[in-house]
Amino acid sequence: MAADPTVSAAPAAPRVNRIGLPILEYRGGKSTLCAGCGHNAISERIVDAMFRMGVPPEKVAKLSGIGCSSKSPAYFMSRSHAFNTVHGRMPSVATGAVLANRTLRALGVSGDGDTGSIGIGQFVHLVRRNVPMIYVVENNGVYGLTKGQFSATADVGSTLKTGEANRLPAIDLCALALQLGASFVARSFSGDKKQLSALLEAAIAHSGTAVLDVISPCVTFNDHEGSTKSYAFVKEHDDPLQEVSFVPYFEEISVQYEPGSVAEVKLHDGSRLILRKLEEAYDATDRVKAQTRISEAHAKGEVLTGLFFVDPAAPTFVDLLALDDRPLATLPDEALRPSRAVLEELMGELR
Ligand SMILES: Cc1ncc(C[n+]2csc(CCOP(=O)(O)OP(=O)(O)O)c2C)c(N)n1
Ligand code: SF4
Ligand SMILES: [Mg+2]
Repeated sequence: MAADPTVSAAPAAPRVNRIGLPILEYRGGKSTLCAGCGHNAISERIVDAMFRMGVPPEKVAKLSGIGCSSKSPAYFMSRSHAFNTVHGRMPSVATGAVLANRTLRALGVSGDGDTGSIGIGQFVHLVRRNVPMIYVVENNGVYGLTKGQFSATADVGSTLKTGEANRLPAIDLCALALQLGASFVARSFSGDKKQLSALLEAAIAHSGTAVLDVISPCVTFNDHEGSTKSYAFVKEHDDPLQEVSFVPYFEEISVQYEPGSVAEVKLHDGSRLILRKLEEAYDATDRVKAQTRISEAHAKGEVLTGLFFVDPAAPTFVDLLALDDRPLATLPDEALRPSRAVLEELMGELR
């Protein structure tokens, strides 16, 4: 993708970030995934994004299900909290963790099988509740860990290595999320460093559920000719909606652009997304348009990427429940138990 001329070139990465930590503090264990797996590239981008945003590692809760993708939280941010749940059950554990402790930033990493097949019911309710978390789907169209069966995101006509073609329609997780009222929906490609980094940083700054579907080729089971989730296919058919740049709230970067060529979206924390339009009419705050563009791209066999939709002001599940700001485990007894007088009043009503 061409460089974005609207934002001045980023300075060389500093040795420590704004909270004084070197990038080493954001790294994890050595990956045991196959060399060249898209999931490894996504882990690297997560390390960079968390470092650049200056998120304290001990304030992050990493959550995942089961799959090669769901193993990847072990390969970044070793200092963070982590919960590797049962297959497809990450969303309910994440919801519990976020409600129990509002001070944690939750980062879910899942697979297309984990989210789109066994976990779809859980995903649906997480998204409609706008649970505050970053939800990354590492989407390779197959169950990599169990040796490459088609998942629910495999396109009709895409083939396995054996030549067998998928005949079932694909679930587009972004289209589904939009229909469910999601407040941040984007798609990227593990091979597009610039776009993925900007979208991850924006997802970190977003207040509700940030659904980020990342096409992440499985080099062992789904990277051949005939696959629509291979590196070659995605590179050839990638159709970005915008050039995405992210300016965090703590950086003052002056941005110059021609009027009308750029849309700016201010996120909840004051960070800014600079979207240089590649399509004149595209507006990332128009949910209906986003759904239409995704359907049109499917019909044309394109892999549409970029920020599909964002609503920075959508109330989150935690806002709706009016929860206490303090982690529930730290609340004193007086805040948890009704007083004797209140209990007696209640009992009186029941008599
Ligand atoms: C309850 C349950 N059912 C089935 C499995 C077997 N299983 C393990 S991982 C997996 C699919 C993983 O696919 P995906 O989420 O796409 O991750 P990938 O390995 O492709 O990254 C399946 C079916 C399981 N571990 N638990
Ligand atoms: S089997 Fe596929 S998804 Fe799993 S680590 Fe290897 S390349 Fe990645
Ligand atoms: Mg998969």
